[in-house]
Amino acid sequence: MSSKSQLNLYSSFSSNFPELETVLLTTDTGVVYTYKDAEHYSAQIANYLTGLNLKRGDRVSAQVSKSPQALWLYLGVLRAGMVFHPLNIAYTDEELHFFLQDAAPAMLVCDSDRSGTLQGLCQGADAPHLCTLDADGGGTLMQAARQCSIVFDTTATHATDLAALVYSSGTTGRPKGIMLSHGNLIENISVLVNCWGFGQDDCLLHALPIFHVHGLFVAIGCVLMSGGSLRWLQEFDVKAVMQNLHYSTVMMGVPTYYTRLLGEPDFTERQCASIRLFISGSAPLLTDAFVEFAVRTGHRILERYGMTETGMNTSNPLHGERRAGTVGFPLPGVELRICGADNQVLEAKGVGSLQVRGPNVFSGYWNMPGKTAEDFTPDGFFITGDQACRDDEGYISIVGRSKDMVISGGLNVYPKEIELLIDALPEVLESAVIGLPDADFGEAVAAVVVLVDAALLSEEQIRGALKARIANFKVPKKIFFAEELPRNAMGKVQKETLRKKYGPKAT
Ligand code: MCA
Repeated sequence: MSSKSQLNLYSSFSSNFPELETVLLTTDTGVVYTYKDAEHYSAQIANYLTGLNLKRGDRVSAQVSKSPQALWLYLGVLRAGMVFHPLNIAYTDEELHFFLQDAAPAMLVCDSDRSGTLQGLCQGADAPHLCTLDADGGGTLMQAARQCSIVFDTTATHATDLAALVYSSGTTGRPKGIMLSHGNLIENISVLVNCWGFGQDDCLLHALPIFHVHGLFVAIGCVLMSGGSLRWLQEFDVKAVMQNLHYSTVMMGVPTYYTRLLGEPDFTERQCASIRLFISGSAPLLTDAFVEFAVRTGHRILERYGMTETGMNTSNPLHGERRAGTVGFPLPGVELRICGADNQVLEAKGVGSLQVRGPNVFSGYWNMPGKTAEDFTPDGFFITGDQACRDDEGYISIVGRSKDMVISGGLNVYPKEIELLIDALPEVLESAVIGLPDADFGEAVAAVVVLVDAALLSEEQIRGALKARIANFKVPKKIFFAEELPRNAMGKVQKETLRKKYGPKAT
């Protein structure tokens, strides 16, 4: 294989594949797929896509349930040199309308149940092809792909060619497409495989969704890049995780997974006998959870820190002290600095803006050069929007956010998007959306709403109106009504005051 074709993320994976008869994936119902299956099915999908005249660089949007076939689709798109655009299954038609208009995919793959509605959206968005893929692997995609050859010569790509387009909402309420290249992903995944000691003997318990960086690139990436295997759960179910842990050597999850495990009185070191490593990320792991987990299981969870824009930036050590409340050290190749307001690097212990630069960092936002320029410093560091500090031994802690954002159960929610929808209700004068501490989700989305004089509107009516338009995880779990919102002299809503007033201490 030429060094050029090695740059395709799939080629980087396949150059590490073990014997093709080796098991890659076992579902919790005992269905087994080998590396050969991954090669053949992804080749069939790549052949199908190219046969439809889709071109290198075309986006393929996928709003599909988690299934092994969804994984073959991702790999097939990579092999064909196209751009994988994963979408949360919870997104509503209205949200999809935006994503399809913005990403302008050549194909949308969705569940059969939604194909009727989405057909119209595809026509409106000029997405010429629609295929279906159901949770059980049925649907038109696999039917058509099965007619194609099981051999496909993986497209040679350049390091800067896009492999994936992943959207994140934004502080203005408009989602941004984050452009991730083959080079970004190859670099980051290779570093993680080394730092976390992945090898062919590893079996990763996979309960994460596969439409995010965590479940798709980090978890699956580490396995494919090291020739290991996956114990595949359709979704996070605490009992299923407990039953499947003993088949596994590594588990990755968001903090909610670990707190839910701790909520099970029967969860002890017994289920963890074969596990060598528990990894947590996407949201802060509370020190109490870290300590309780260590006491209960004997395992110190390895916390790491990343973002969709950058992949993983820091990690606690595999060997050495994993320190609660910290995200460890910068990963090899990642330049990390903590800066004051003037972008000057701060003294060792100060709290400041966390900035990163390196081959893992995305090249920019899709069709948003202005926003891209705003989020990078002149010398090429990405401004993460997180506030951080570094202790004497170099451990990094994330201590706050300069972006107005809530992280709920590992999912980022941007208040502005929800405020705009609440404010559009005729009975509402104004609103403020905040995150409040939550034992299960870490933070829960809450809204403080001011109604226009004499208007009547219930919490349920607001929630109902929102559910029709946005994914459930963004809908506030609590809604408070107020006479007015606290503002500073500049007229800016004081969210900290609201968090104090409506947070747990007040109730
Ligand atoms: C589901 N709901 C949620 C969430 N998930 N609400 C708030 N936050 C959530 N994360 C909604 C459901 O639709 C339901 O609404 C209600 O809340 C209760 O659902 P429940 O059954 O408790 O939830 P679940 O289905 O068990 O899901 C919770 C979950 C899941 C298991 C924590 O959200 C999850 O797997 N999260 C992982 C997300 C992830 O992969 N993040 C990585 C992003 P209703 O009652 O109205 O129907 S990548 C990233 O962040 C970076 C790059 C990184 O560093 O990793």
